[in-house]
Amino acid sequence: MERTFVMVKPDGVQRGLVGEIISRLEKRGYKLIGLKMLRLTPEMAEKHYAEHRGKPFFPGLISYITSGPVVAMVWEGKNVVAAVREMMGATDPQKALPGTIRGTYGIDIGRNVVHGSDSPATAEREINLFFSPEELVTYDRNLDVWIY
Ligand code: RTP
Ligand code: MG
Repeated sequence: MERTFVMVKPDGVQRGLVGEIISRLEKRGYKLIGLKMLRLTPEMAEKHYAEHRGKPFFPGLISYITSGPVVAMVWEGKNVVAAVREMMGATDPQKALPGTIRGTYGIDIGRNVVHGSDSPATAEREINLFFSPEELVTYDRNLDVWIY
């Protein structure tokens, strides 16, 4: 099964949106297999967002993402990478469709509540950055037969 890395960003934690974001993915049918709260160090943040190094918004992005605790998660399911991206909505909440997480809870591109991996390859890299293999839990759910 495909896996993706999802993170409730510091603004999402401060605003009490952790439960809402978990709930949306859970209700859709995806399976939570890893979960932790942590505060990113600048080193970790720069690794996570390495593709954006050198862009004008990079320093602001690093100070935002390290400004408070985040909730890091691994979710599993069919086509979960693309599905979570759709459920989050566009990077800029002003352009995110109503009903998406960012389109419901966000206003500013620099405070967009949630992160989700943009491809299966990125997901693998991000999962390895945040979680050791022992921290991921595999288990069966009896309800899978009602989802697939
Ligand atoms: P993320 O990686 O955080 O899930 O967001 P994303 O894929 O939708 O967007 P990405 O292009 O990877 O950008 C990473 C984060 O940088 C901030 N950003 N600011 N023009 C700007 O001011 C700008 N562009 C990007 C956003 O917080 C975005 O989530
Ligand atoms: Mg991204």
